[in-house]
Amino acid sequence: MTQTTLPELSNWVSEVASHCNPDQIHWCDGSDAEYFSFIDQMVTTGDMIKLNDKTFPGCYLHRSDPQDVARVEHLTYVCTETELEAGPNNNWMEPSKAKDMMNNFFAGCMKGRTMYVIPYCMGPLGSKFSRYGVEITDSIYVAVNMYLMTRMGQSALKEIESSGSFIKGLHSTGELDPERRFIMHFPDELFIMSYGSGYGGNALLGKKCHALRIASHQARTEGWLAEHMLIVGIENPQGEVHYLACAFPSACGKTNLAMLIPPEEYKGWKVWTLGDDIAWLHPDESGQLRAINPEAGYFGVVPGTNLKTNPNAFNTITSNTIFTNVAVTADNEPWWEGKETGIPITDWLGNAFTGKKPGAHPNSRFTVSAKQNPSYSSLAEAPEGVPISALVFGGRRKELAPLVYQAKDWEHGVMVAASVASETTAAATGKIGVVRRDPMAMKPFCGYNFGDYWAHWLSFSQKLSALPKIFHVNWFRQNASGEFLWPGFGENMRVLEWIISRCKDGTHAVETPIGFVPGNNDINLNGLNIDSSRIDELTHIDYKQWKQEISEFKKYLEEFGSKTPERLLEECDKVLAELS
Ligand code: GTP
Ligand code: SPV
Ligand code: MN
Repeated sequence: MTQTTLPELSNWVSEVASHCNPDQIHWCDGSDAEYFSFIDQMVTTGDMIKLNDKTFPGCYLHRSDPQDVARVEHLTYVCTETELEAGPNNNWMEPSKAKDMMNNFFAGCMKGRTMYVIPYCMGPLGSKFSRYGVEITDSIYVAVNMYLMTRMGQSALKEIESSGSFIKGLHSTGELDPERRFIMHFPDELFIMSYGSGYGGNALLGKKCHALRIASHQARTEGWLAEHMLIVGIENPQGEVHYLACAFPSACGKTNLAMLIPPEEYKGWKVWTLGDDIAWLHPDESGQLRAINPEAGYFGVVPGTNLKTNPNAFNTITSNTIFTNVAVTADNEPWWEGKETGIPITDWLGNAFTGKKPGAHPNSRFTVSAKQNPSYSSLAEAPEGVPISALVFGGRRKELAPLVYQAKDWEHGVMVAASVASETTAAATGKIGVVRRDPMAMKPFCGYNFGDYWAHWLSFSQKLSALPKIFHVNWFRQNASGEFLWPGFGENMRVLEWIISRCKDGTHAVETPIGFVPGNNDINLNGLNIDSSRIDELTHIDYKQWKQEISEFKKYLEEFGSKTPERLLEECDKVLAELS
């Protein structure tokens, strides 16, 4: 058993053990041998099902409790001293009340179970931007997922011992009772308590809880940004690489864009993946914004992944992958809607597949090491991160939002980012397809008052010497019969090319009240069976609808009272005046 020389850590582990009363304590060393012994144990208990070893070597299926398949935003709290600090964007509970309630849940909850102690590092080991945490959990599924998603075990523990600082995360699956399920954050104490769920974002505490909610809080006081963003490098035929960081809400295309393969017409272009979900952005000494990905793996949406939509992802997940809540074929291969090969016989619940209900859960996920991705960037582990040329925001909107537009300047860009709204998806429990405001795609993840967050974003005009350009995209605009107007996926490269050209030399665009949009010859449509008039339709700005949109957005901003930066309201007024 690994022990630690850090008293703060050993004392905390002892305290938790005496409160939760586990049968055993296992300190994770992060070795491959440990990973495979955990997997073997889960296969024995039925927690994991080994998939076809010839076609999907090293792949396993885990079935969640059917009531525990997505993030639970209504049960997720930020427990700051005052409610105002958490803001109207978060659920809030008084910290001591929240802790009392959680401590009650945790009392004796690990009896008969093993308690796993998981030291982990978010970010490349040894990078000055990386941060450490220790998750204590009674879920072996969490332990194997943390192995793939973070740098965990002995190497992280060494860093924690030499730096002396780490975030504490306490997790138990409890009884998986939705009535006894809460995800609590205590940013002032760098502490997370999560009880009653075994699902990804609720249970893998390094991800949304640490790397976004707690980290955003730290980033605010320390002058950086923790964002729900992919990081991607676009290499042109001349060998120049431009790095973009893009924020889209959950299940709105980050993993797909991060792993994009350019269309055939783009000879000599390459796309490199650095991250698919979270970016930590720091200004460097010269005032350039740089990004690192705190994660080491992908916890990605399975449905819709195939050799046409996302060949890199498809090839990445044919080995050494944990599938959660997918269907299975007669050949014991994983199956999901949109896979396009194979016939399911068993659905995600383990029942016979009838075709009446989805085979895979719409929020079924793959967990896989980022190193398996054929487009994994050679700079993905660079301790100093990569320089960011553009920040791209987007949402899933049937109407209104054009394919792409560019903000006029930084302040307008912050307003555009704050105005992101998107149809809800299966990534969180609740209604699907309802448009809701999701500023910077951070509605579920910002660990403090959005008003302060927007002010923090605005302050970067002072912190950076070269400000990244800000864009908004929408891959999901539909026609009257509900078909997507834009082919999306690899073809999004065409929009990225326009974005990069705008950053470099300001290639042609049309100015509108909401920002710059491409003219109908500005997006390369070679090889696409699409008429240039489609670009007109995709970039059409309906003034009446937009006036209503911005007025509603302004009302939303005003909900944050005195916290709302005046500057954002002024930006709304400017756009409204131009729309009149
Ligand atoms: P999280 O992991 O929840 O943060 O999601 P994400 O933002 O990484 O989304 P992801 O790339 O996994 O895509 C979610 C769903 O949207 C999948 O079913 C994709 O097939 C679909 N999708 C992604 N990109 C596009 C696109 O360009 N066009 C269309 N029509 N669908 C897309
Ligand atoms: C998301 O919902 O944005 C995800 C999956 O990336 S989870 O880890 O559950 O947050
Ligand atoms: Mn996400």
